[in-house]
Amino acid sequence: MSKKLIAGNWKMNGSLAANEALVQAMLAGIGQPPAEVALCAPAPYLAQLQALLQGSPIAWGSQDVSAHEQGAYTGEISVAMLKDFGCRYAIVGHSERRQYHGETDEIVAAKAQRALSSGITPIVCVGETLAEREANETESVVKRQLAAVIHTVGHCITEIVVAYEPVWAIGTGKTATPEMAQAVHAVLRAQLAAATTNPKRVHILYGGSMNAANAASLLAQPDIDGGLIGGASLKAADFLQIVAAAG
Ligand code: 3PY
Repeated sequence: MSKKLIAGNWKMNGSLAANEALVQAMLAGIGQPPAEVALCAPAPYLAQLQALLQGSPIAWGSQDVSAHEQGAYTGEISVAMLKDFGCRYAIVGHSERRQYHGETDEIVAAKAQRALSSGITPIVCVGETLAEREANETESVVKRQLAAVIHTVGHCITEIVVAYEPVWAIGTGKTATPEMAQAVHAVLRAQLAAATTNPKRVHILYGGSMNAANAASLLAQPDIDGGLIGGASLKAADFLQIVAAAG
């Protein structure tokens, strides 16, 4: 496995002024990071990230991408547009998009494939709701979500990043224990192993309230290859601590 990957998901937060201050503080403290690092910003700020981060150790990406190539899809953003602004990553299938925008497993898979077709790495989010966990469906839910992507992208599966984000741990301050997270990551790794001879090539990130205090114990698990960081990516010191914990 290459270095771990720590990716920030700013969600719908930020402003030109706030982003500038946040990114400058991160750049001032990041040095030579022990992990790969990325920030995923709201689309209007991708040009700003490109200007601020070009040539730095921090890559950048979007929080969504259209499954369509171009055309009459009002409000959507194409991979070609993301490429214009230097994006390396696109988050797809975050539970907030599955929940509030009706994104199905098939839509998420199509988005992942569209990103791959232009050389953008999709960070594919999977995860169960509280009701699904309580009904013992965690494994079947995450496997169904990943299976749709494996089915659609075929041998390109080694080019994706997977993020396991239990929905009950998102924005709630609740985190899966390292053991709970590892158990699901192991399931996902086994599923990847059935689809490719190189399952270790795929980063499987943990997301869902990863923060400066819990990052080290989560990142110490054998199948946790990094983090997708929500709230803590809006605070330079916290984010940098998580990056340092990924060394
Ligand atoms: C969280 O940490 O809450 C996230 O949803 C990261 O994507």
